[in-house]
This record gives sequence, structure tokens and C-alpha cells, in this order.
Amino acid sequence: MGHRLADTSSPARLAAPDEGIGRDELALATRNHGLPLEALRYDVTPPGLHYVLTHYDIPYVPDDTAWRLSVTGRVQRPLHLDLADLKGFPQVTTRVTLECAGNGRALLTPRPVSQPWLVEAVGTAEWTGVPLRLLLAAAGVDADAVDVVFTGADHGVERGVEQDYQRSLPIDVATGTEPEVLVAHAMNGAPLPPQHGRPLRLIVPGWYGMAHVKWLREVAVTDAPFTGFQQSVAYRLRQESGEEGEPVTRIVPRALLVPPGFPDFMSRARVVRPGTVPLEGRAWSGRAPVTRVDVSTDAGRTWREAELEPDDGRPWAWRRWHFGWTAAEGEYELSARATDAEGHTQPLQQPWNRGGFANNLVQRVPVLCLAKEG
Ligand SMILES: Nc1nc2c(c(=O)[nH]1)N[C@H]1C(S)=C(S)[C@@H](COP(=O)(O)O)O[C@H]1N2
Ligand SMILES: [Mo]
Repeated sequence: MGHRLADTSSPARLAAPDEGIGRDELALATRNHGLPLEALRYDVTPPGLHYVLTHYDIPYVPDDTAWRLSVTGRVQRPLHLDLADLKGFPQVTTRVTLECAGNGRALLTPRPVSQPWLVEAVGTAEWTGVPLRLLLAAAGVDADAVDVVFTGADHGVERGVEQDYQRSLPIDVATGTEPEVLVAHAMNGAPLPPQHGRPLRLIVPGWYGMAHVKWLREVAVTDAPFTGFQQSVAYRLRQESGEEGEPVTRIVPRALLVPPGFPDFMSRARVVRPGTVPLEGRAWSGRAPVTRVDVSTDAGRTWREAELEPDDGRPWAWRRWHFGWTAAEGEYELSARATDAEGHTQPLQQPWNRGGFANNLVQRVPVLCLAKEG
């Protein structure tokens, strides 16, 4: 008697000024791992090194599971497709950099209490599947369609609201070609790993991670805007808790460095030797192609342009950049700053919001340059 689901959830909150990461955040951080930053070297992230974020439990989907994807709602011919049916449609493979909207959250002051990402919630994979627009065309979308709602097989509670994980896209995005949304069954040429959505997930190139619904079981076309939890409560940019807020959509630009030299185990501080230190990293934006990366080796006082690898015709994937640095003994703080073709660039002051979304403040990498001792 008197028990309520809401009692298992705590409300969204900000950490107190000196409050460290709590057990609740640690529990999330051990489930949801980031990209080890040295893996920024790979064009395509090897499986297992790609970041993972799952709100609830990873559904158990053994190989012999008879999975069905339904395409329903405001359509003329509802579809119920198994994996073989899906593979009968034209297949597309797209290289996509995925980033969690909460990347950078734990670096904010005050810190929104949630999955405590530093900067490593990113990865790049080759996703293979059917363009969503072909499935919707096969089903015949009604003229009054507004949104397309995607439902995953995972179920949980969040701030007292019991739910299946659900997100929507406006109909024009769902049926568009730039980006072309995929219903993907393969990652880097192999069936999706359990943690990345086996057997099916949505891929929305250029959009933050929350849009890429994993364990996808239903695509429903609606004639009214979708107002589910993950759409209208979560993933909104708000300064105050009561605000409606702007929805989080496409990825803002970010550059990261491959950590130079070698690390200290606990502090992760980097040590390099005097002389030529080649710096390299990746840069991406879901808004427009990255056109410029600038590097600072003096804590942001001066900036010089890095060499960006030429456009390889993969607009939704990160690009490699490199920069020649000659280091003398001393302490440094390195940064890289990406700018895209629409002029979006990374802020030098934290872009704070209550949910801790889209924090693309430039990265700071402390480095000690020291000759070999002994
Ligand atoms: N069904 C379902 N889809 C989901 C999620 C989830 O919890 N459930 N998490 C989303 C979030 S917030 C992110 S950042 C990405 C992470 O994708 P990845 O784990 O494959 O990197 O999946 C998205 N899709
Ligand atoms: Mo996310």
C-alpha cells in the first residue's frame, strides 16, 4: 500500500557546488562506457570501442528470435517485416559519427546529475540497412502525416514515468535524403552487437544519439506531434526547469585530440618528450561539413590552423586533422577547435543548460613535456 513507481525515480537535479560524482552516476558510467580517446585514430571505430548509452536494460535477443518490425499508423498498407523481408529492400551503407547529446555534461558547472560523460561519448561506424523512406513509401504514408514515432523493445522508468524507449522525427526528416535515415541491421559489416541494438536500429546521420532508436520494433506514422517523455520532457535545452525548451536535434561541431605521448594512470595527465610532437585528432559536425580546425598549445591564448584531411565524400563521419608541434620542456594545455561550413564553431565559455546537452566547449588537454629521466 502507498507505494508508487515514482518513488524509485529521483527528479532531475543539479549537483551542489562541491558535490562529487555519486554512486548513481558511477553505476551509469560503468554500464555506459565511452570511446577510449586513443581510438580516435581509427577511421571506423572497432566494435567494442564505440561508446554505448542505454537508458534501461539491453534486451536479450538470441539469434533465433523471430523479430518483426511493424510500420503502422497513418499509412495505407501496414507492414510487418522480418529480417529477411528487410534485406529484400535496397541496402545502403553509411559511415556515421554518433555522439551522445550528453557528451561533455560532467564538465559543466553546475553539473546536471545524469550519465557523467566527459568528452568520450562518440564513435564512428559503418551502418548497413534499408532507407526508412523506402519502407514508408511501401506502406504509403497518408497526406495528414506529421511525425513518425520509433519504439524500441526496452522498457523502464524515468522520473516516475514508465515507458518504452520512444523518439520521433518529423515526417520530412523521416522521408528525407539529407540525411537519409536508415533502419540498420549491421554495424561494420556484422550483425548489430546486443548493446548497439540487435537486431535493428534507427540511424539518423547528423543527429545526436537519442534519435537513433535501438532494438527498433515499431515505426508508427502519426497525424499529431509526438509528446512522449524522451521527446517533450527529456532532450530539451532549458535554462529553467519549467520551460518548454528547444528540442535537441543535430550535432554541434567538436574537435578532439588523440591524447599525445603517454598517460599517468590516475590523473590521465599526458607526458611528451621535447622536440617534434605530432598532434592529431578528429573533428565533426552534424550541421555542415567541418571546414577548419584550429589548435592552441598555450591554453587558448593563440591559435593556429591545423591540416584537415581532404573531404572523402562521407559527410556524416568525422574527419582527421593533424598539426606539427615542437615542444620544449614545460607545462602546456592543448586545445583544438572545429568550425563547420555554416560557421558554427566551438564556444570558449561553457554553453550551459539544465540537462547538460550539447556541451561542445573546447577540450583542454594538460601536457607535461619532460626529457627522459635517469
Ligand atoms: N531503444 C533505445 N534506443 C536508444 C537508447 C536507449 O536507451 N534505448 N539510447 C539512445 C542514446 S541516448 C544514445 S546516445 C544512443 C547510443 O547508441 P550506441 O549505444 O549504439 O552508441 O542510442 C540511443 N538509442
Ligand atoms: Mo545519448
